[in-house]
Amino acid sequence: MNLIVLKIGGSAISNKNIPFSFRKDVVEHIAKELTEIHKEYNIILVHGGGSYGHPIAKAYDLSKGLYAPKKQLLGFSRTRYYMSKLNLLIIEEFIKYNLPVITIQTSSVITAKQGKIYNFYIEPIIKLLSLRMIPVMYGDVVIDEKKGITIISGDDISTYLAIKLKADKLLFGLDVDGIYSKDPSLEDSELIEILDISSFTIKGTMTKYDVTGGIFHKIEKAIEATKHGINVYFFNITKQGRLLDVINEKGTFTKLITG
Ligand code: IP8
Repeated sequence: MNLIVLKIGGSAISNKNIPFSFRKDVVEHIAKELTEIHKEYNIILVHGGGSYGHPIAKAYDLSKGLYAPKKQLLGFSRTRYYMSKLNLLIIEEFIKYNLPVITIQTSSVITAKQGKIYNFYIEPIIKLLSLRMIPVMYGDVVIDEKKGITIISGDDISTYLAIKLKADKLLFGLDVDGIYSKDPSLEDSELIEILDISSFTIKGTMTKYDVTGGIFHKIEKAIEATKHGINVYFFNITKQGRLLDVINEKGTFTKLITG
């Protein structure tokens, strides 16, 4: 059975401007659509931190590594705690829709080196998929062999798993329709429906496409997955029906191609 890895963006399931704001309505329609998709695909879900993970990780400067243990280790605990809370809220909705979801807690299976995934114990995920369960992971704070601690984004986790497990599709669910030529809030920005990675430069001269900082890392990861032969899409997961549509290559999205 083909595998779909779905990254649910934190900004889609929470309001990034309001701490701890959970968008239950969005998670509910994702759950509904997943019940259909799961009939035909194996699924791995990975969610972001949104207004649960990011403000705390930032307050304790966790992505810089461990330089002030007394303060930052408390930040490690607090970030972990709020990510668990967000994860539970999501799981609660999914279970209501009878989805066989199971959380794999990130810092228990991943260690990092210089901010990148270094060790990842994926065997339970493989076994769970063979039972037709839906493993759920999320971006989180983890131990880093060099920096002490670091943040591993859900984008890294989803890309890693999509490549390792040879997923058919890697989907990035956003709160906008896809990748834009400029900041999507600007009036003259345009949705890039087909993004050709052979002519797209992400670093250095960003003359051709001007995208906001937050999306850079996602695009970088998406390019990596595309180079491994995975079908990668960016789409608006806050809009009902779009998840089902993108699976069938219908509707509005950005698809990456290799030229
Ligand atoms: O939102 C980051 O995960 P992301 C998670 O997928 C934390 O980048 C703890 C900020």
